[in-house]
Amino acid sequence: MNDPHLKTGRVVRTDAKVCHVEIDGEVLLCAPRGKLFEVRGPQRNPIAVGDLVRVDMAGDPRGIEEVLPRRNRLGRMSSMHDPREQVLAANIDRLYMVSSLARPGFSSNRADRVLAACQWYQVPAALILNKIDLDKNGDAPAIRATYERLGLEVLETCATTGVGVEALRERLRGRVSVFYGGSGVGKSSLLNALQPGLGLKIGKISKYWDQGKHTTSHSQLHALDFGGWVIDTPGVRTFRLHNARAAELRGMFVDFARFAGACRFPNCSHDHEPECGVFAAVERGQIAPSRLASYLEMLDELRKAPTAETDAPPDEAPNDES
Ligand SMILES: Nc1nc2c(ncn2[C@@H]2O[C@H](COP(=O)(O)OP(=O)(O)OP(=O)(O)O)[C@@H](O)[C@H]2O)c(=O)[nH]1
Ligand SMILES: [Mg+2]
Ligand SMILES: [Zn+2]
Repeated sequence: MNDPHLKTGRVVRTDAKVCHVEIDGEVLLCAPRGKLFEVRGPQRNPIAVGDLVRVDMAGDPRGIEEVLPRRNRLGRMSSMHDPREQVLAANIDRLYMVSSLARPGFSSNRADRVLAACQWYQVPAALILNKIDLDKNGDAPAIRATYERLGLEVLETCATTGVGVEALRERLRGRVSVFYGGSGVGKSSLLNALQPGLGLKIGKISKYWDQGKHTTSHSQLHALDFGGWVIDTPGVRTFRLHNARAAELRGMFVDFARFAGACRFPNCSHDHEPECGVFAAVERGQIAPSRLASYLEMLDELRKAPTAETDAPPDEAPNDES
């Protein structure tokens, strides 16, 4: 059916009761129709930033009638008290895991969790090492080597002096990208450097804790003058996988794969088993110990995790109902 009142738009921001939707270059407030919330499924939010939606322009307020099928999405477990999936963003060309080398220092645990999820959801990812100006210990080359082994592109940037910003701009052009990472690593600062007119609020680093103060409070998709969109997100506190089984975690650590063939047991969980090829690779320095530590922590979590109603992997799970 071709209703002349229906237009397609891109969700820029979601609030409790309204969504900000870009339609023909203009951002309009739209109200999701109740039917989108009626089916209580495994997802907490039926509409996420980046979603393409059909909007009834004749309604007052304008109503979101339908969420178009997603190409992909990134989700996580909402919280320990709510095992439903929280969809963080949809229709992503590339997710940039943004981290800083100092103030706050690089968190391999956080990077590994998010990058495993990108593998699980089949979201292409890259790693940004920001605050390269503060890398007094020269940690960047070792971190780069660890993550290039996953087949990831690693970019070094400095939002304050502009190092690496042009290289980033080239990669963002014409695409939908997500900046994701801990608080204070410089996600919003990088966006301001990419497009000075944006004027995003940036935060101070707490002197006592050496971490950010959660300055960005909601996810928002920003249109870039040079073409494309970037979703700026609030700093990640904890990131837990939604609904993955412990046995599936192995496949999310792609750098382990070439060593797993040497494990004595074909279904080795690289945990306690004897003659483990992954463990041996760590001892030989071919896998960073921090990668195995992240894996084991996540494995332990998944073994204890509350299971939600469905066990469907992401590409089979319904993605447009609450
Ligand atoms: N030295 C240095 N400082 C930077 C760099 N990038 C950002 N900063 C500083 O880091 C602080 C935090 O930057 P933000 O852009 O607010 O960080 P964020 O990742 O958006 O943080 P949240 O919104 O809290 O998630 C600010 O004081 C920035 O000036 C950099 O490359 N080098
Ligand atoms: Mg921010
Ligand atoms: Zn093993």
